[in-house]
Amino acid sequence: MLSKVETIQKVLKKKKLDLALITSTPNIRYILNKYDMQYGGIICIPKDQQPFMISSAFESADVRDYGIDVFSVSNKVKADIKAKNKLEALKKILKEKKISTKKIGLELGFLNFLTYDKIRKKIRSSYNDISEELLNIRAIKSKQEISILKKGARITVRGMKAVRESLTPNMTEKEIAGIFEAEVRKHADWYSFDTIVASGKNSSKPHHQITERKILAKDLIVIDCGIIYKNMHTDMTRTFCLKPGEKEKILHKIVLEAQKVAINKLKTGIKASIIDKAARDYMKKLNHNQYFTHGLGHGVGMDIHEKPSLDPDSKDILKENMIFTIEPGAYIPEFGGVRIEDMVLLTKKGKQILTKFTRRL
Ligand SMILES: [Mn+2]
Repeated sequence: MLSKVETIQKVLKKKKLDLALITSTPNIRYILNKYDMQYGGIICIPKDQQPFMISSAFESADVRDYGIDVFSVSNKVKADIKAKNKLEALKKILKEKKISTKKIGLELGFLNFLTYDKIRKKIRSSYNDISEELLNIRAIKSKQEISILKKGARITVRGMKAVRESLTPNMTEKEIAGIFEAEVRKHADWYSFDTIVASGKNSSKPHHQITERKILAKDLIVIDCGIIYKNMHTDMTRTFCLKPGEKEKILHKIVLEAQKVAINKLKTGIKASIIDKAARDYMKKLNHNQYFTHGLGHGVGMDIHEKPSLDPDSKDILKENMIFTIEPGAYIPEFGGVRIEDMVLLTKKGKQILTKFTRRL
């Protein structure tokens, strides 16, 4: 059986649930270890029986070899189950297999309200949220996931390198984003988010929307970018400046040192909030903590932001095989900002930076 199914069954037993229904595409891909699949369906994981998947007739051929029983559904064309929709088919199968449905686990954090409403009208049960548990499981990356994210990080670095090498005054923010995007597109499936290029005063806004502003030699230029490779997300930020003045150099140095302090402190078993605090305390000593307005980092994977969360209020503990970002920043209104972000893999022996590339201005 799929190893992730067993982990979820342990959660079901702990929470005294009869079964889990997995409906979100990221979690379906995750459970099936099929990172390049487009389509989802419903996966039903009973607490002590084989899991199965319900899929539309036209898509079921794609999932036949996914290591799980698949039932296709249609009331128009030939299918395993004759039913109007997947929920109706699910109800039939649950009855046939005599699976208890008194307490069901659902990913309430991923479901939209209308789908939730449909499910609970179709199958009467007491519904319990298991999205937190699934996110905790997802935070620890498998060997396959680590290798996909490493490859993704290498592609991202190539894009960042192309940007650094072509940066010249008068290029617009959009042109710079285009250079990154064209370079990575040779291998990336898509982008993790809209590429951020924030120049000059714009760099004082952490999530600036790109414009046609032309860059000047003295501008700080924050480039925050990521790609999707086999449905896994990467995330990386560098700040460049063609002709930095004293103020730009100092700001950059403070952020870079804060990142180093945080990375040096990383080890398994440590609270994520302590790592955040280390970077924040370093900046406080230099009177810059008031400019560090966001969390220090976040996990990456099937989603661009997932567990663990490295911020002052986080309850997460850092564990072996987690992959997350370390991204301190300082944003001075009406002047500009600096952010430096790397993806880090935590290992038993230490840590590995996956987005290895110069952090110089
Ligand atoms: Mn990030």
